Amino acid sequence: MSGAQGPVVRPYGDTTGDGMVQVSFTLPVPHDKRAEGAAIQLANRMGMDPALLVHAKQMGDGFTFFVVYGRVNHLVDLSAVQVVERDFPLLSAKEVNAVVKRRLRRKLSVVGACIGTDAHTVGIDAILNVKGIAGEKGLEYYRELSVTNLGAQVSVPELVEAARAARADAVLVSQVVTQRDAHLHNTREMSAAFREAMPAGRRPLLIVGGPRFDESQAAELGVDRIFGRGTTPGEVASFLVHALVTGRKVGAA
Ligand code: B12
Repeated sequence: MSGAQGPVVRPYGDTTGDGMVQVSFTLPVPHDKRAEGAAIQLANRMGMDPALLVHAKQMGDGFTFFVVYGRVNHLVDLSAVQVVERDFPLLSAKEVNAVVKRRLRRKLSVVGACIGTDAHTVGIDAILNVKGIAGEKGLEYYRELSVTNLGAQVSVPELVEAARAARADAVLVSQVVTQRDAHLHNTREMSAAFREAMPAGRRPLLIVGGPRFDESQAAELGVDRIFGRGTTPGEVASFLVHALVTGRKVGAA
């Protein structure tokens, strides 16, 4: 975690520092004048004043979607912003292969899955499958990585067994559905199961990813690293090398 240095800023709409923002939300009411008034009331209570309704559309029976544009008086102190910065060098596929071959002298084994009821495999496939994402090939393309992709809706016991069978150096779990905090519960269950099944020094590196994770929650969830939206395979491969080969194994005990 690191805090960026910088000034205090306000949102920008028409003129610098005018504080204008746009928000969207749905209320469980049919679309009529009262619903529009309710949207403005909510925006006012959220600190938007004045608040201008720019879009309202009924979404099925009894729900209306709104877009509201308005001014807030809140300030953003850039020096107080906390983010997880990349703290490892970004390597090319060639460099990753060379380091693993030279230093590990065997293939680095990676097991990936979507756990729980989650069937959103596009994210983990983007990281693991050869086709990759954003012009980068996935981890299967790396000669010195051995990849087992278990796919969707894998149970935690199945994952632990597969990791054991593949002698996994790292386990990569994707969680996209966040309804009722399923991603947090599933991640905690997964990390607890690995801790119970394997002694500290033999536990694989635990990595989770998905668009709605807070990257700063790794220790709290018992994993070694969290990757959020827009992650590329190269970042993950570079982290694996840093955590397992060139640097010390990082993260929660
Ligand atoms: C495609 C899709 C589906 C497909 C999934 C097909 C498949 N094989 O994956 C289908 C149609 C099956 C589906 C079903 C459902 N879906 Co859906 N789906 C989507 C959609 C449109 C796109 C997701 C996606 O593919 N993104 C592209 C990938 C590349 O991005 P990504 O997942 O973020 O992955 C990147 C990073 O997050 C990261 N990453 C992700 N995982 C990992 C793992 C590791 C280890 C690492 C390092 C990095 C990493 O790297 C990736 C590359 O950059 C989203 C809406 C949206 N626009 O995002 C909804 C969405 C995710 N779905 C949603 C819902 C609700 C559902 C259903 C429950 C709907 C229903 N009522 O049936 C079901 C659930 C099915 C299930 N059991 O899981 C909601 C989730 C809401 C929430 N709060 O949880 C969303 C957000 C739509 C919405 N706005 O309501 N869905």
